Amino acid sequence: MKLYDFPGAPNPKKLRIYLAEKGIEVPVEQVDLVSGRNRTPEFLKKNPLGGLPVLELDDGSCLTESLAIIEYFEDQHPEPPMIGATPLERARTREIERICELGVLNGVATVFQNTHPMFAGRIKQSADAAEGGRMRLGNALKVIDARIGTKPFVAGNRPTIADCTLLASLDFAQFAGVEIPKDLTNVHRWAAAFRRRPSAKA
Ligand SMILES: N[C@@H](CCC(=O)N[C@@H](CS)C(=O)NCC(=O)O)C(=O)O
Repeated sequence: MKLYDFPGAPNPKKLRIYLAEKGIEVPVEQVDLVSGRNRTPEFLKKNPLGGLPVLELDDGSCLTESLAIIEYFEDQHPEPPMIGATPLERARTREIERICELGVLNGVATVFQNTHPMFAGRIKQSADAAEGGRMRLGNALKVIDARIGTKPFVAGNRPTIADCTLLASLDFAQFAGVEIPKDLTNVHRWAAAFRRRPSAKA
């Protein structure tokens, strides 16, 4: 088994936080996204979409979506549960995790890609698209802030995949220079606490 990884990117980071929380160790090979090593014919055989992370299994086949990879590990290492322990907990955890990824991670990515000079020559940047991304981000964060409330973790009293996705998304926001509104006090309190966990440095 081998994990293809890149330190600065949010989807690989989400998976590394999960693995660190679980105490699962996997051999890792770095694939440099900046120089485009993920776009070489050799790597595209592993993932035709070129994205990271990729988990290569012992038979040489590859899993290519971060959440699918997490669920593959979760099925083999069910304790402690990180996608909930009952049908309702599992549904609630998945629900809020989707809001973290589709609202926060994708919102930050949309703002970044439509405003940062790094993308100026790569895509047709649009102020409207950036504004749409900011709105999606703000709406999702409000829901997440309310869901966290006074709880220690995004989906309750223990860490779940929702924490992994949210931290990776907020780290990405920091890197991209996308501000998280200060009035989201539960999100900020949660982030400060989660960043003190060893897994946050994975
Ligand atoms: N939905 C995929 C997204 C994978 C993805 O787009 N990864 C980004 C890094 S966060 C990447 O590799 N981008 C470089 C590229 O696509 O060329 C997942 O969750 O694994």
